[in-house]
Amino acid sequence: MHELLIATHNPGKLREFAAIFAGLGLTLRTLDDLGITEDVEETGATFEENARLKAEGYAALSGLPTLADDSGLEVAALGGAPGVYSARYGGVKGAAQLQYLLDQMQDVPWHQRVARFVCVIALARPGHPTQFAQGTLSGVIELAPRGEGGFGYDPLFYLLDEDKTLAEVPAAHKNQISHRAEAARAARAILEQW
Ligand code: ITT
Repeated sequence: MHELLIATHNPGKLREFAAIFAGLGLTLRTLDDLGITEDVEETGATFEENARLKAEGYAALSGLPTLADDSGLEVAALGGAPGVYSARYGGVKGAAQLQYLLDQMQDVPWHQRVARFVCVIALARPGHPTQFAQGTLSGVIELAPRGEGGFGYDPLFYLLDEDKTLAEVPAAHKNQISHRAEAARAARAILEQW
């Protein structure tokens, strides 16, 4: 096996995976490379189900071994929300979404604002059971956004070890400590076995 389809439209994710899979002798393909325009719906109730749906769906469409991931934010005080609904939480995007999260947490004191990012990667190949790799990153939901880097919820995600939000640390550092990086390192171990 030499080709691996990375089933994402997000170029940032592709770069991260390419860096972590360097030296495996894999040629990484994207959906755009293969001219795949169909969207596999993320209808699952868990990160794992969504990652599986995407990996198996795009493996069937492409005939190639395929990696797909699903990720999001889990806030303990909100019972694990927004979870798999992170991208569409509150029905809003960008700064409005950060404000929506803060509004949901306005009565939650600092010591109960623990949260984590989760990333689940599914690796699918024809004729074999799909395999999974997971990564998490723990933090605290800030009282107000800080920092310009990253994307999504990063300005509200405070890292105790760094005394910074995830939007305040350099991108290269985020790419070493992130939930996605941890999952990708575990996925690399699976790919080495393949
Ligand atoms: P795909 O094309 O790969 O689906 P996506 O950007 O929709 O790309 P996900 O479904 O994996 O990616 O991410 C869901 C949401 O979770 C994303 O829109 C963010 O709100 C949040 N999220 C995930 N990882 C994050 C990170 O590293 N920093 C901040 N927010 C993140």
